[in-house]
Amino acid sequence: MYGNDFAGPDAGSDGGLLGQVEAAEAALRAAALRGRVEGDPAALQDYFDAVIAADQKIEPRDWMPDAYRRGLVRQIAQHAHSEIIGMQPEGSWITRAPSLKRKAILLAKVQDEAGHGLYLYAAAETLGVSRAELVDMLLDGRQKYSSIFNYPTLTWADIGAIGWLVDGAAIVNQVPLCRCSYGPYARAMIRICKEESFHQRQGYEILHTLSRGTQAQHEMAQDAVDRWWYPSLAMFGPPDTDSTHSAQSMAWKIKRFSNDDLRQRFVDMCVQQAGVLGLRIPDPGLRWNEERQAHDFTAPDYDELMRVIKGDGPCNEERMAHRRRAHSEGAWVREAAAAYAAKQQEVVPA
Ligand code: BYC
Repeated sequence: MYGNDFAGPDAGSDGGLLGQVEAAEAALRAAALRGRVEGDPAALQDYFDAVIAADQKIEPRDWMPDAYRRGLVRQIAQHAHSEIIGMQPEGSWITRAPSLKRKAILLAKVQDEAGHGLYLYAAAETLGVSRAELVDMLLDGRQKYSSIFNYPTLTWADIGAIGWLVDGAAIVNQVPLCRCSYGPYARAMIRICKEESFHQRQGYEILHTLSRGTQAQHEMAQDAVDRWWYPSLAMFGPPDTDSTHSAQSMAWKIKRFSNDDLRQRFVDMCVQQAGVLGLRIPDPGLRWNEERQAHDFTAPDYDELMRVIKGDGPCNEERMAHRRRAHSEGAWVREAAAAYAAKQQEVVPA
């Protein structure tokens, strides 16, 4: 743990915000010193616990429990793979976008997703695993990617629905990850969320245009929302009662909110936006609950989610076949880059 994130207006050396941060840092430094000087594993654990309790960041050079490291590699790698596989359903529409402007926007969005994958692989590498190992784990099925990318994009309106709903769900899920306890992941998420927010708006704008177009365009937009609604709700994962990692992940402040809390937040956000779009959310059970100050809604089919996660979704095979092909066709690029890097190292400075 190192570095101050900010110096706020009420910063000061005593009672101000910065003073409190300094006091927390001093306590953490003392705990770290005890761990190092005495070589005591319990003291290292104390230091780790104190960093988490003080809402500070764990950095790559800090000691961390093995399970924390493994859990982060699992989540960050799964997230990175999702960004890379997530390029496929939209990528297939770049040549079919209805205008040059739409093509350019979609191309930029898909490129952003490649960038997100790369920041996330880089964040995972700080935990001592290489990108090549992570890619191998995706290709041989030991690691997953998000269920959502196993659904097909049938019409241009699907690109709007992905932007509005899928990127919208991604933002709701990922904004809290900007405060995740692992520094490199939290920092990668800040830029990713800024870009996701543009992505969501471009999808919203596509649907807005279609919804106010001809009757056929309006129907195409509604059909896309009908098909993407429940898979988007399922992106948040199984219900809290069945979530295997949530409790530990929240104790370590990797996750800040439970799957169900984020799902609820997403539904509440979408209801108002659907009204502006003039589109209907395909859930007859959707209604405002005055007592809970939130919407009641029909949960997605979690059996379907589990089937899709296990490989039995409409497009799992196609997505993985495409990824394997792209990986083997890219072998010469990786070899050329490695040969060039080796040559650069041989160059003796004059
Ligand atoms: N799909 O204990 P749980 C994007 C798995 S990228 C597949 O609740 P956790 C975007 C889970 O891994 C979208 N698997 O897990 C990109 C676990 O299995 P394992 C990706 C899922 O980790 C391009 C098991 O079910 N976003 O948005 O506490 C274009 C039990 O679940 C899913 C991220 O990766 C699922 N939907 O919570 C546009 C965000 N749900 O690993 C958009 C970061 C659950 O034990 N990740 N599983 O075999 C997270 O926030 C969390 O990992 C999750 C799951 C909320 C996804």
